[in-house]
Amino acid sequence: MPVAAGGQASTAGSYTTSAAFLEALAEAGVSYVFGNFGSDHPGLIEAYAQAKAAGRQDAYPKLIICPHEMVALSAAHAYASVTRQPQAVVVHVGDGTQNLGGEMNNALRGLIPVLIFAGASPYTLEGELPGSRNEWIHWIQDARDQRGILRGFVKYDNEIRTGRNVKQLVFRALQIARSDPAGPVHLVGAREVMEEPLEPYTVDPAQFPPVEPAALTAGLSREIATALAGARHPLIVTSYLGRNPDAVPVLTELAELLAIPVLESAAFCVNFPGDHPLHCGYQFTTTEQNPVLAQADVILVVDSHVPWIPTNNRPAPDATIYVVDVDPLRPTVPMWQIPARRLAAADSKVALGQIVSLLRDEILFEAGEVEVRRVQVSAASHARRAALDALERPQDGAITPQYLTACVRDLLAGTDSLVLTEAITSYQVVADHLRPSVPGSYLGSGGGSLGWTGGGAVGAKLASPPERTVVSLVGDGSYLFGVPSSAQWVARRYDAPSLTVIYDNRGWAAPKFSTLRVHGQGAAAAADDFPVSFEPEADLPAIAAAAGGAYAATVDDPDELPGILKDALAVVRGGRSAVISVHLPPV
Ligand SMILES: Cc1ncc(C[n+]2csc(CCOP(=O)(O)OP(=O)(O)O)c2C)c(N)n1
Ligand SMILES: [Mg+2]
Repeated sequence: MPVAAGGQASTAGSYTTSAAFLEALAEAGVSYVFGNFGSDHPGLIEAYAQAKAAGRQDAYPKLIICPHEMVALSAAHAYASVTRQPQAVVVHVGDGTQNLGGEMNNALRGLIPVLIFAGASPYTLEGELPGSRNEWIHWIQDARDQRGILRGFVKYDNEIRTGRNVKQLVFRALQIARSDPAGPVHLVGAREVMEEPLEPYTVDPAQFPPVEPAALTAGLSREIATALAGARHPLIVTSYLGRNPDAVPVLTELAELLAIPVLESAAFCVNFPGDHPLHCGYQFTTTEQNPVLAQADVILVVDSHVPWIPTNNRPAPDATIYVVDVDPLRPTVPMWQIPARRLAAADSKVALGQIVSLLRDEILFEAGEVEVRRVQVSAASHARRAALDALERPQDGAITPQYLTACVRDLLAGTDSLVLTEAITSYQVVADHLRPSVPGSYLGSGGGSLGWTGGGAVGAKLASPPERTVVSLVGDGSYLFGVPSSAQWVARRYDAPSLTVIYDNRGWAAPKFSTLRVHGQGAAAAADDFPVSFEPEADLPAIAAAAGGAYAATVDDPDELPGILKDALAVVRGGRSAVISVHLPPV
């Protein structure tokens, strides 16, 4: 391979580590690279250009240019949530890596398979190798421990040291990312390595399958089934079982078989149909004891980060608790515990299927008692819903989060839609009043770092069939965290329109509420002195109009809201994004 002096490399048609890396991603099933490029990426840029010139661009993942890294990772995150296929994000040395920011924690907590690749500053100074330093920035950008930046937020990290095994390395990283608990993985490669000339080679990606979903032991599945069958007040609590939409019908079957109420706690997907009579509600940051939780004698916690907040809402001390989870001990969470009789690391669909089989075929239960419970639970859920319905109206001429969510629910009724939620202090209201029922039709980031819906809407739309409408319900603060200038530009450039509805209280309600929960009688409360207001107000939809040509509107009048939402939906169906700021009472 030709290597010229001064770090020059490669002729048109050469094959390098960068080409093999991109090929490996595509061979492993990665559809998209969400990329933000820099001086570390000439090898990748050249490889894409050569593939295009040769009409071989399908050999590589499609490239989505993202002007901000947070948007890139959020988009990859949502794409992987919808398709359950890992995606890739390419960022610039340590600097771009740091811009991934809190979205790394969302990807880790959301169990998102994603491969993050960052180039690294060249390690040769005087043109010794192709890719050697030849720009002043190469001296400045060299980071002391680049892989360390993400180490607390990835399952695996490694350095590409040669192109000779880059395919094995990519397949191994993706194998780890996809195996449960799924999560982000990180590769770094310096310029010289990414420019290394190679002979094309093949490795069979089928030899790197993810670990098979785990089952319960025969003894534990029998113990749990027997305990549920014998319980007077059984309860199932879940947060993310529905990240695999195929698990939802299995949970439904189990709940129906024994008339077990299902509580969704800090849920970021549809775990159980929201309109099901056995659905006993949603909980996020509770301030009161949930009576259903207090009454339960046998509780199955399945796939839940936060099944309850013990400070103000906990099970009875003598309740028998079982935990079934892909990650029951959560070693990446420093402090965490559920007081369980037994914990199992298992796949929820497989595990609940085992329990259902035993209840169908072997374990006896009192059918009369089950029917009595079915009537009681259904009546309670009916009453709860009636009370919620009564709240769905404006108050003193102002739009409330309840009324807004009801309008969105009515707007989307009967349509194929995917709702992304980042409604923060309205999380509870959104879940209560949307009551999403179709598995896979509702998603949150799974973490607490705000701004996910910006890029998330782009990734979700790219991953969805063309007729599906993506709708983000987002707080005004979270909208701004999502770098809307970048996200809306990407949406237009790549034809991924969505509807954004901003729950606009002109500020951050959450830190104010947090302060009141700790210092209810404090000085901040007494003087109503909270540094959380966004006055003077920014024109939030106009950012999207400027950056991505979005349809932009702000609504104050409750009577106008349904019409404006309808117009906005029509715009989105026509192929253009829409961002509607809905004024709620100010924080
Ligand atoms: C990246 C990031 N920075 C800061 C926070 C702390 N935080 C949690 S909620 C919140 C306010 C969010 O505002 P908004 O989206 O308008 O929702 P609201 O609280 O008004 O309902 C903030 C700043 C966070 N979670 N993530
Ligand atoms: Mg707000």
